[in-house]
Amino acid sequence: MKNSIASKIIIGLLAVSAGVWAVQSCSDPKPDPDGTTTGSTTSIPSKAHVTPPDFNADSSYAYVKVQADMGPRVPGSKAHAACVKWMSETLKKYGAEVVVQDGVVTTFDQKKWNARNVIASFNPENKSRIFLAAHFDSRPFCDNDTVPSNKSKLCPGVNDGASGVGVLMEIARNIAAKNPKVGIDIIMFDLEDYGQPENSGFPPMENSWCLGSQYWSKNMHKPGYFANYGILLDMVGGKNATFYKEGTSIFFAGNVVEKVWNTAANLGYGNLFIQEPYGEFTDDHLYINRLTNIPTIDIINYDKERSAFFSHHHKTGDTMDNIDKTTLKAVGQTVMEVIYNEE
Ligand code: 1BN
Ligand code: ZN
Repeated sequence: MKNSIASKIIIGLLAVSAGVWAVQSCSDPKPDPDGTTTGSTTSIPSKAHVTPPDFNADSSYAYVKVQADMGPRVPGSKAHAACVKWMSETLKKYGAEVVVQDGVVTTFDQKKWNARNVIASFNPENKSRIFLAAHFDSRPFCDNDTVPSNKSKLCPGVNDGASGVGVLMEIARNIAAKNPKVGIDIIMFDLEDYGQPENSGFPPMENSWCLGSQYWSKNMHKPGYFANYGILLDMVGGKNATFYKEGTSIFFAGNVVEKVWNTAANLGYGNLFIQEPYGEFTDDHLYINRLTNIPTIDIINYDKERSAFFSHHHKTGDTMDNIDKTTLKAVGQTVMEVIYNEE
């Protein structure tokens, strides 16, 4: 045992001085935070672990509240324009190269909109990249609300929309302080949530959801853009959230799902990140996976017991009252652990 500890110390020093690679030797198999298991009676190479900065849940919560205070960010509204401006300016302040991609899209009600995807690139010259994404728009009607007069109201879109942006803004703030080894692109998608409701009175429209990400997938912001993989966040701030391994994510990017869920488990967030496949959801990752060659996963809150998304989904009750810093922290710290350990 003494020998084992001494050898670990020497190996640790060697790893620090050598920089990148270490050779671990210990008697018990030991999981790394990225989910791989290392260590046995034989020596096997292992990447040096990088401890990421601390994801600050108070800061992330404040970013969610900034959006909630703007009001529903429905396309064409002042709040929507204010949100684009706030995200662009803040991401630039954090050192990113920011592009606002404009594209005309048509919704199920035959209206045309100028979709505005906000894309922030950190270390744009780095060829090895990962993208992180969320949608920032709010649904223009709360069609799931049980009160009939609420169904036509604009949705607050706080867990559904603002929470993902709030986690990504806090990750951006951390990247400004310490760069990961990979280049990171943060993409805030527009017009995810204008999908056709039931009994809309309009002819059925296929692919009516996720119009901003569909536009981006067909018109990359940089010609030949590529990322090793993508992580989409949707509804990542709710109380008692559970994140199952979503089916489309497993199909297109199973190795990324394993990496993220194992990382969460090793960080102690296994109570939120459930080691079980469940569901298949229409979300931005579906179109990115279908239309590009970038494998992309969705971290999305689903309540298996109720067979539904969180209880205020597309209802007037999707407000700050239901945002939980514990959930923001679990998701944000897990994603940071993953990206800071990529090359
Ligand atoms: C996710 C959040 N989505 C909308 N708000 C996508 C979705 C579309 C989920 C249809 C379920 C059905
Ligand atoms: Zn929605």
